[in-house]
Amino acid sequence: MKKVILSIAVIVAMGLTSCKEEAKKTEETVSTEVSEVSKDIAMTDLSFGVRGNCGMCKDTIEKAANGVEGVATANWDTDKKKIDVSFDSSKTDEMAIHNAIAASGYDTEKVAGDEEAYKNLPGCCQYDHDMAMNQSGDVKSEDHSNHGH
Ligand SMILES: [Cu+2]
Repeated sequence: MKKVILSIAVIVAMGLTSCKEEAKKTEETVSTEVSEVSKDIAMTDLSFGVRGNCGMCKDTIEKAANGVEGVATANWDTDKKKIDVSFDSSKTDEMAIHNAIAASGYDTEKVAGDEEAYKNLPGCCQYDHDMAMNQSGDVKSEDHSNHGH
């Protein structure tokens, strides 16, 4: 009887060990995945039009957007006149980002750039206020699915 219990205990112990190892491995994989997923869930991705000319504009615009608390990434496309931002919606919102960019002198889709700041921009950066913004590389006139209207 003692032997049987012992061997059962050994089997259980072995089973536990291998399970533990497997569980550990799975846990590691899962935890990486979870942290990535939760990052995705917490972050709101947004893109909107912002006028500007060159690489210096890009720096200014992105710096302004990144200066908003809760903004994780900001990437302004020089050709498309469009910014992609990723932000934590529990810390900030779309308008705060528009306002920050506008304060740096740049027009966004929703907020006109601050005039004083615009005047202080380097000459090459004083973009045309009539410039088309949010230009898509490939024009899909019917694709409004991401715009919420
Ligand atoms: Cu510029």
